[in-house]
Amino acid sequence: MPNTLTNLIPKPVSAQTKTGSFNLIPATRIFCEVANTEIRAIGAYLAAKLRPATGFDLPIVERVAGADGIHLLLVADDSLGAEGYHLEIIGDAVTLSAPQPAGLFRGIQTLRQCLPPEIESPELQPGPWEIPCGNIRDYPRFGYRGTMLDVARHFFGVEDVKRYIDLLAYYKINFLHLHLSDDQGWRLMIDSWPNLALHGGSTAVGGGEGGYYTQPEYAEIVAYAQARYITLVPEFDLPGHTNAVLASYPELNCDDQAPDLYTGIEVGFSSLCIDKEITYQFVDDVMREVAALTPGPYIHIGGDEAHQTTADDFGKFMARIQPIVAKYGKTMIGWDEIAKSDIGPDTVVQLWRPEDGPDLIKPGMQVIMSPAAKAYLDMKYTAETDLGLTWAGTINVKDGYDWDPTTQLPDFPDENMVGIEAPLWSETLETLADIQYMAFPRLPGYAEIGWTPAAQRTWDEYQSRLATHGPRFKGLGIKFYRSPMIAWE
Ligand code: TNX
Repeated sequence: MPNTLTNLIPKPVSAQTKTGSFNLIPATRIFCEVANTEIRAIGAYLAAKLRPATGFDLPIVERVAGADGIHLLLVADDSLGAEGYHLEIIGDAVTLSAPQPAGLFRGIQTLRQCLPPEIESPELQPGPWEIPCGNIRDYPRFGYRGTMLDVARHFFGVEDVKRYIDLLAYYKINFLHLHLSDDQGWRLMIDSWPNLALHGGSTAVGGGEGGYYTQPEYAEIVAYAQARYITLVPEFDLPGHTNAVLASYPELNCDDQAPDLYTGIEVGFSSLCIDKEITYQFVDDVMREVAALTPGPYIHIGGDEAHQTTADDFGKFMARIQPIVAKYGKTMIGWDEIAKSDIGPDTVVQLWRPEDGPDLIKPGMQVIMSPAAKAYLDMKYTAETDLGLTWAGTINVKDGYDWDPTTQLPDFPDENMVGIEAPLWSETLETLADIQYMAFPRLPGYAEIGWTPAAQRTWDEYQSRLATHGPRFKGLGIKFYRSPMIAWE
C-alpha cells in the first residue's frame, strides 16, 4: 500500500492525491543545477536523508528536462513566497520547484513525509519506496514559526542542539530561540567579559556542572541551523534573571559585592544595576559580540520578571539598550513586560500572558504569540507526567493544538502577528531525551499552527494524522510521550 499525501504535518495549503505512484529505486537520480552550490547542498541533504533506510546512493546530477527521477529547481512564482514550494509527483518523475532555496528545503520535508514511515529508519529497510502521485502547492501562514530552548537552567551541548535542529527542520520550524542566560548560568563565551561563561556558566539548576558554548561552537550551531533554513535568535535575559552575571563581575552590582552562584529555580530576585554606566558597557560588549555571530535579524533581550527593578528603572534600562541593539543592526525582541516601556515600532513583543495582552499590547505592535497556558512545552501533559512544571496548567496534546494565535487578543490585526513560538524551559530537563519527551508530540502541532491556514485545521482530523507520525518519531529516534489521546500507529 503506498502512503498517501494526507498524513503530512504541517498540513499543506493544497494537496491532491492522484492514481499511481513514483517508485524510488537504486537508479533514481536527483537532478538540479549542480553549479549552484546552495541547491546542490539541498540535493545532497535529500540524498543523505534517503540513504540509511533505502541503502541507495542517489547521485546528484545536472538537470536534463523531462528525465525520470527527482528534479529540484528554482522557478519564478511570487504566489509561493520565501518558503513556499510546488511538489508534483507523476509516475516517472518528482518535480520540486520553489522561488527560493528555503522553499526547496521545506518541500524536501514534505517529500520525506510522502514516503512510507520506514524511510526515517537509521537501518536498511526492505521498501518498496513508493510515493503516491499527486500535486502539492504549499506556503506558510506566518513568517515566524519558532521554538525556544532554555540552555541556561540546564546546559545542552552542540551535538544535542544539532540533533534537535534536525527534528525542527522535519516540521518546517524556521526560528530557534536559544535562551542563553539566566540566574543559573551564562552559556556563551563573551571574549571581552570571559568570566560570564567561565564562572557564570560553571553550574546549572540542581548544582550540576553547567557549560557554555565557545564562539566557534556557537558559530557551528548557527551554520548548522542555517543549512536547514532555521535562524537562531540569541537571548540574553536582562535586567532581571542575571544572578550568573552579577556573580561573575562584582562591579556590575550596585554594592560591588558579587553574590554566590545560584542553582535553585526561583525567579525574579536579581537585577543589573540600572544607574551604573558600566552596566551599559557590559550590554554594549555583549550585543556587539553576539550580533557578529548572528546572521539573523533578531536579538532577544529578555526583560521578563524583573521584580527587583522598579518600573522607572526598567523604563530607563529599556531606553538605553534599544539603541545599542539597533546600533548593531538587529531588531530587538523582548518578553511582554517590555511593552510597558517606550519601545520602538520595530521592536517585537513576545506575549507569554495574553490575558494581560489587552493592557499591554498597543495597536501596531509586532507580536510573537507564546501563550504559556497553550504553547509552553515545559508544562506537564497531565498532572501525572514526570517532567515539567504546572504553573500555567497542564497542556495535553489537544490543548496544545486546538487554538489560534490571532484570536488570543481582541481585534488584533493579522499583519502585526509575526508568528508563533513554543518555548521549552529546562528547569526539570537534563538530557536530549527529556527535551524530546516534552516537545513530542506537541511540537508538530505548534509547527502546524504556524504554517497551515486556520480554516484548514481541526483537532479531529489532526489527531488521526498525528497518529501516523508515531512510526516516524521512532525512526527519527525521538523518545516521545505516547499520549493516550492518540491512536498511535
Ligand atoms: C516563566 S515565561 C519564565 C521563565 C521560567 C518559566 C517556566 C518567562 C518569560 N519567564 O523564567 O523558566 O516561566 O515555565
